[in-house]
Amino acid sequence: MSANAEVARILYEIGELYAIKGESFPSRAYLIAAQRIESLQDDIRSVYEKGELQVIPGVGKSIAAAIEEFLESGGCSHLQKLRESLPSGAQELMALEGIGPKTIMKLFYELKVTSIDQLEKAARSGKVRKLKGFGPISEKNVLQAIEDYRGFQKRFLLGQILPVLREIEEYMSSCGAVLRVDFGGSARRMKETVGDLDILVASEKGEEAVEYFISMPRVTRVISKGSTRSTIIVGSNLQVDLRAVPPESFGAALQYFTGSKEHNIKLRTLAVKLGYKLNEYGLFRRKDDKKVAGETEETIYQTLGLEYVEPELREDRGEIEAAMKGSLPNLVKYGDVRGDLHVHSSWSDGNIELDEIAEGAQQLGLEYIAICDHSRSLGIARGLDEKRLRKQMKAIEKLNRNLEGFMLLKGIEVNIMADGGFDLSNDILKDLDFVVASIHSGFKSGMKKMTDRLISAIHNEYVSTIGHPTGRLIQRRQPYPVDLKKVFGAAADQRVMMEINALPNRLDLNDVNCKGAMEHDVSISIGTDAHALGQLRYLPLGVSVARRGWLQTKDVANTLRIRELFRKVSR
Ligand code: DGT
Ligand code: CA
Ligand code: CA
Ligand code: ZN
Repeated sequence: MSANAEVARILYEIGELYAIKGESFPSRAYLIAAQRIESLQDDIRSVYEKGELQVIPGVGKSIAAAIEEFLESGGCSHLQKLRESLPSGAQELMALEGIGPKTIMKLFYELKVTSIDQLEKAARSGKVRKLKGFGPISEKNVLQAIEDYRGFQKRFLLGQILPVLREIEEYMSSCGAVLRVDFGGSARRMKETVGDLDILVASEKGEEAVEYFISMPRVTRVISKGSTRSTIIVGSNLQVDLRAVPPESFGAALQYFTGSKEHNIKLRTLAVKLGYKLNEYGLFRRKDDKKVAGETEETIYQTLGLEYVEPELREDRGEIEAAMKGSLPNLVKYGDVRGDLHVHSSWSDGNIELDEIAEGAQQLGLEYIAICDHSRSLGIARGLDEKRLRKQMKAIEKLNRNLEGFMLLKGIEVNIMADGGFDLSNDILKDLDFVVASIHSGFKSGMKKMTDRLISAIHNEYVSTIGHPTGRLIQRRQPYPVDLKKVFGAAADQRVMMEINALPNRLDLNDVNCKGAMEHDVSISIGTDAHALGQLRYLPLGVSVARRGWLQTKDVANTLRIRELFRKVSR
């Protein structure tokens, strides 16, 4: 690990421990500093040696002291003291949804609970419901949270797993015995979470490929190893399957191992009806067992009389029926997207300066980015009031004057309040290029209330899109209850868009809801919600959700040129 990553890890932990103690101000400060150091270009040690730690934005005196101590001694007494001031196991318990610092303290002092296992035991034996302020419902919630947590543990976020996948692909393609590398499974379908990775190689020398595979760096365990297949564990718990197939069967194997299982079953049934047999070796004519396709996926679909079905659609959600009729959507392409419609800067809780965003975005080949920092009432995120927003707008205008072929849009992520109103006036919203309106509080206030809040936001004439419309955090927080049909109806009527928030743990709207929005004639905007430069790279993840939701280029506002986009949002 680099020194930057190590320092960041320590600051993150300090921030998390403060959060457990309920001290949100220092918690926030440490988390922000951690984020900044994690994405710092310079080596933290050389910054320290130059005596410039406090030049890093967000690093004040006490944070600098903690960094200094760590760099000098390898330890951190601040962290040590914090750890000692909390019951052991508190951090583990924080991972449970709906269990906050106060509950953890109570469970510790009254039931001596210091781990998830102990908590489960206590709940099952009826001890939790007897605590003051608890009851049968809290017991049920605790058990549900534990069950969710355990289920979540087994799957990985797509956005986190794709870089690992690229590494494995690259490694395998440097094997002499390998002619071609690809991957199947849920990762190829770009499903939001992935259970394990399925790597496929074309090779005439399977055994050599398998040997090479199990010698990969970071392999911690070889679970199985045969002449054409193997399963290994990479890192602490990522399972990776390898299959080596001869080149003439590569397409059939890729089709088979891409799944989904449900898609495959339907396809095989269709094959049988048409007098074929389909398996991972190829497509065979039943009467004489002659192989009629298998080298490529395309020929398999074609021979079965189907349009080619993109991997993102293979979930048995009507794609085979549509492919039969030739009515599959012409999906939006990853390269069609010209801009990012939701990015935070250091003006609120992001850690990127406006000019860095402009530069980073141009390097990614983008034509525009909407700067959408938080608004006033999100104090914890240093939300902008009208005065600071006006100042930021001026700063953006100034930057834009020196940019060519690229533009920063003046935007905001305005907070939708409990009554459906905003914490900024129309007076200023009307002067912005792009307004994302989002809910950040009151998630438990019920379906009607949440629906009303969103619809009231949609009726504001300056709103461009609704940010992370269901509020879910994958493997962490369920969506808040909301009547999306009603919301989509209102959005279509008012010509307000819905966002696909492209952060790996949000992907909100999700694939199914995107399709729902499209069927209501609602346009989609994709925003990375980036708070750090590296997160601008999540834009394609948003496109993958759009594709899984059957969206076409015309359905996604980010595919518009800047002038067309302006026309669209000035409804
Ligand atoms: P995951 O790993 O849980 O995220 O989901 P997948 O879809 O990657 O599933 P996985 O890794 O168990 O298997 C990869 C693909 O192999 C799967 O999508 C379809 C194919 N496959 C696996 N088992 C079966 C099966 O029993 N029947 C059929 N038709 N296909 C299977
Ligand atoms: Ca898999
Ligand atoms: Ca697998
Ligand atoms: Zn937000």
